[in-house]
Amino acid sequence: MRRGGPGVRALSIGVIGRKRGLIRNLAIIAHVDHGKTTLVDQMLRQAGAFRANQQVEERVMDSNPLERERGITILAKNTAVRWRGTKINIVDTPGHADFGGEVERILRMVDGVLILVDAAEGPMPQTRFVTRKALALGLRPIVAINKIDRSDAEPLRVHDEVLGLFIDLEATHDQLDAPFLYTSSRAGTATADLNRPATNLEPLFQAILDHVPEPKGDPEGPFQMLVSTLDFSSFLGRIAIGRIERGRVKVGDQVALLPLGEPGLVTGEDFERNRVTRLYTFDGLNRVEVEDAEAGDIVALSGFETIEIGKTFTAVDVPERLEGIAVEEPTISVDFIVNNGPFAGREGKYVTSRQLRDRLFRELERNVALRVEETDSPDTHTVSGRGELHLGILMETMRREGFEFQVSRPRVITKLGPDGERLEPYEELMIDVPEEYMGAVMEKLGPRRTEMIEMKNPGQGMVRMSFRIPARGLFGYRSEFLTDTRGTGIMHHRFLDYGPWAGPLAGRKRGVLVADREGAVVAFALGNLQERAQMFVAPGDLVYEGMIAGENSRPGDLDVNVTKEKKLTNMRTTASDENVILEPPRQITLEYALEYIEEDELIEVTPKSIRLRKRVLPANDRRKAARAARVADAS
Ligand SMILES: Nc1nc2c(ncn2[C@@H]2O[C@H](COP(=O)(O)OP(=O)(O)OP(=O)(O)O)[C@@H](O)[C@H]2O)c(=O)[nH]1
Ligand SMILES: [Mg+2]
Repeated sequence: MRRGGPGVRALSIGVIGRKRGLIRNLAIIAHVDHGKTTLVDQMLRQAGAFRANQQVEERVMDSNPLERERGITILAKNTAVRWRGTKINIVDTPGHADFGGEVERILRMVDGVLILVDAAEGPMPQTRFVTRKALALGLRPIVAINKIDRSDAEPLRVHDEVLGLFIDLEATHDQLDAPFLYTSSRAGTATADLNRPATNLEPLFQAILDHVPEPKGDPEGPFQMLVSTLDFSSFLGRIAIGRIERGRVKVGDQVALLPLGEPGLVTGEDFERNRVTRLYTFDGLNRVEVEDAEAGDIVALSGFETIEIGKTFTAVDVPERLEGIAVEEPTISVDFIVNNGPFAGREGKYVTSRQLRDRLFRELERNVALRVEETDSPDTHTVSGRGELHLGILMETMRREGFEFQVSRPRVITKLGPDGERLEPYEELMIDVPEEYMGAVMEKLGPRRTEMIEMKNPGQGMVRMSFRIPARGLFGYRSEFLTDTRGTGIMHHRFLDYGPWAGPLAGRKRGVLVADREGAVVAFALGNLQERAQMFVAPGDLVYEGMIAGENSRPGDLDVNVTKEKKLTNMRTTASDENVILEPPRQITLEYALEYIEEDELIEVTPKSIRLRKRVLPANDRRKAARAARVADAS
């Protein structure tokens, strides 16, 4: 996956933003879906980055297929526009909590942030997280209250909420003085005064020129640059992206790449010296190959074997290390297991443990927050990441490449506290629901060891609640939440901190229906079962013994025959008998499955299917195991 946008254009350019003071470096940060990428579209358009007749898709920066399909940004991406002679480097960042670490790293290569807040939703958990990080780094914010075109927009209320957040986060005087704009990313408008509707983004561009400080750093000094983010190409290997802090760099220069460590002059340590083979700057949707670049600009460079986030490039004779960047630790793990179900190898191209292993280790090249470990079994690898979406994206990418494998239920990664006590990750959970469902939500969250942090009633019959909850407590919760709120609730969660182990937590409330034999699913069988179950399979789907076919509406698993045909009798059947009306099956997505399954279950992932199964397939063996467990419990 490439960060530079769809095209890489080779071009030798002279003077884009080369004069001092003609660069601004800005990151756009926000909660998921608040309109960052849509805003970047409009900035590109209004700054003239597209040719007059150029066909450009919506949210053009979300260039990889998974981003387009899901409508979310997964990887941060750089772009640049020119406005009144100033080059504005813009980094579009992902808003989903699993990628918060990447946003944090990116903040090290910009001089200002644009904080976008949805004019109806207001500040959300991820807004708080990214804002805290930006303020702590001393960055000057510009605030955009976005989506003011929404019918339920309340920009003034949200304005106050953002100020409240700034005060909470101990913003400095300068930061509290941030300019506030009211914007519609979709319409491409920004105004400082709601009484004066705008027609374009001019006020935003002007605010960027006025309020984002020029990059500091002496272009005449010795070269120095921090690796803030990575890209990877099979041709060039790892590519470092960052802002040049000091000096200049040219293609062909011999430069040093210092290992991670304390900031300051490096003496007596070995480091890589190599030539810069390629150097790029950003321009519109393209990454532009250049001969040289200087302090203040954001560049991508390649030619080094030991590129890592947080390392410093320097002139060989002045190896002065910058303060590094810590890469966030993973909080959950899953096992990737070779597919050993009866349908193994039918749908995937790459199915062996060797292929799986190679692919997983290759992922480490580009996916810095990921860990892969071997286990006692060559068929199983433990993969750790930042959350279900982070791991889900990897699985989805692999199945698109033709891989087939199985995945276990996620486990949280525990740690030892200062006194040797066991700690587990806690999340902040924010829930918006219509008032009438509040009771149902609280009832389910109680047994999950949830603590309420705050409850607000912003009006329109909705309640907003935030909780602190062990990450384990969220497993399996989303599906119940959607059922309990009839799909009207919205929930977001993000990692908060490590806290004391919360003890045993209740698992999934409902049991599952397990297919008791191999065959094709028959409508008649589903018709009989659907009264007491929500099916995951549709007529014609193939099932095998031990595969999960649906959810029992009660606790406890049931073995069922979903391939059962109607008995043929001499009696004529009525038409209504033959045409059973079936509820549509529940669509199982990867992230849904990850939150759903229990310890004794697995997800089978192939390029064509996502199936849920019991670890132990034969019904008899499962019954024996359950009996043994009961005996063990009783003794
Ligand atoms: N009504 C309205 N909708 C908007 C506006 N800006 C964006 N949207 C919609 O909000 C949704 C999310 O927009 P994106 O630009 O993808 O949001 P994002 O902040 O980049 O999301 P992530 O990258 O996933 O964090 C899309 O459906 C947009 O069409 C706006 O100004 N008004
Ligand atoms: Mg986006």
